Amino acid sequence: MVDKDILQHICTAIETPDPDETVKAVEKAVDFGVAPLEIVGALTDGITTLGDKFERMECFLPELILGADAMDVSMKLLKPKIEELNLETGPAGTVVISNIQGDIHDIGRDIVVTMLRVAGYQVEDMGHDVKPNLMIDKALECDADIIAVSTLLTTSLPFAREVLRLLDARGLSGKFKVVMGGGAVTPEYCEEIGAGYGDNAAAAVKLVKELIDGGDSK
Ligand code: B12
Repeated sequence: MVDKDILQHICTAIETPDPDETVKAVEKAVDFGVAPLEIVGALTDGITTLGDKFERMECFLPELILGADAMDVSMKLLKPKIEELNLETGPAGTVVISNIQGDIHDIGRDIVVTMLRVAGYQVEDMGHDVKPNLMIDKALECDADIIAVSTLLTTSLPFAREVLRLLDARGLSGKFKVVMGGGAVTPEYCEEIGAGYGDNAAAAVKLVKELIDGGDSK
């Protein structure tokens, strides 16, 4: 079986969703030496399609949860492989990240965290459903360069904006760069509120690198 078929199999298994088949397909891909980031790409395509079906009411929450479980177990398998990549040693830099208040979609943030760590950054991962003020407190506590906000929920977007408003209100404007990503966020939204935007984990690393290397992150 060539890589393309293996990746298609992963995509179909998670889209179904069939967690056991997904994990088997991922293990097979790893055994065949398929690049871990390509496997993550296939998993992401599959779960995105599942989310689209959910939106069209062609599937329901239990299926979404099954898909998330499949993704979760697969990522646990892949994480050590991704960490082995050690893509590059980034400059010293610290990123505070969370899913903002109301949002518990961990999967994408988790991938971003892994990729940032692989690229050499210190990452303070605060998990999900985190209040904007707590992110700012953490950034101050660890003298961070960047506050990274993830949200997939439109209803959590106001809390993302709140990070910028609170920085201003606390006299901290410009102390930290703020970057955002996740399905609910758009480049236009980020431009409007003055945050950086990245649409995937690789873009997140690029963005953080640019902001820190640019020398004006603090
Ligand atoms: C899996 C999933 C779930 C799982 C989450 C499990 C978990 N532990 O994460 C469960 C089943 C729990 C769930 C619950 C819900 N979900 Co849901 N879910 C999804 C689904 C199918 C996939 C999300 C995912 O993991 N994608 C794969 C990852 C790899 O991609 P990603 O998260 O986008 O992350 C990448 C990029 O966005 C980027 N990125 C992410 N964060 C950041 C941060 C920065 C700084 C940067 C630069 C980049 C970046 O890099 C990541 C890696 O490449 C999406 C559909 C979709 N199209 O996104 C719906 C979706 C997000 N869910 C949705 C909804 C409505 C819900 C519920 C409200 C359903 C309900 N009725 O209860 C709840 C809300 C729970 C909550 N309070 O957060 C809607 C949101 C609609 C909206 N715009 O508000 C979506 C879009 C489905 C849909 N089409 O309707 N969900």
